[in-house]
Amino acid sequence: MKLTKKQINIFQTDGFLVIRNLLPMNQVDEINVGYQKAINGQIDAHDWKKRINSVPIAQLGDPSAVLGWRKFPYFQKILSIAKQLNGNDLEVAYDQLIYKPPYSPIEVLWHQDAGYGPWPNEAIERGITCWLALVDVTPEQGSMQFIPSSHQQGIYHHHNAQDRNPIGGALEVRLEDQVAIPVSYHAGDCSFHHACTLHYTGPNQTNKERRSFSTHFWPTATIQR
Ligand SMILES: O=C(O)CCC(=O)C(=O)O
Repeated sequence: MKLTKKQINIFQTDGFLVIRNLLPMNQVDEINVGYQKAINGQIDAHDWKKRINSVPIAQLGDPSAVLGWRKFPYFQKILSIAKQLNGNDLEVAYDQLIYKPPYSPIEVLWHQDAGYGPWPNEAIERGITCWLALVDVTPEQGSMQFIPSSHQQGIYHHHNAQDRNPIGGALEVRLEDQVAIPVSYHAGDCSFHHACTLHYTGPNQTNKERRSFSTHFWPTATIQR
């Protein structure tokens, strides 16, 4: 998929870009087969079984490798888009599945991905994340919200927020007057955001699951094997 100049400009200005219909439903479905097994606790990798049951939100690391997703078309599509946005040398640094079951009260608080550093400078400058929706996801269900142009403001102070979110050593940026843009997604839509773009997902206030996963790309030279 070739991005237009307008799309690249939007990403550079706003720090995020929404792409509609990246995947047709059959390609969403093939990812959802493994996703379903993971959230059913049928996959015994990286402590996944324990993680899926312990709290009303699950963060499962490395799903593309564990579930064999990298052979699926989504992978080349998002890699190609990440490269067009932030450089040909980008590749996957890590990926994660963050699942919010119906009525999960847990927010993923305002943060920049690079705020979870220290990250290498080049990863702070050109790191990029793709958030892919595997069901329709509204803001009430916990979709992504962004602060436009926040990627141009450096790294904000991140406070410890583990009392409010039990996963991943949670951190939080305390915001004052910024205006957030909530995004609604159909299954197969995705968004890309810069490593320094402030973003947030709310609780899942609905009786539907929030299914998505995130792929984080860094410049090759910054990734340690
Ligand atoms: O899926 C979520 O709730 C948060 C995802 C996120 O913070 C990210 O993809 O960088």
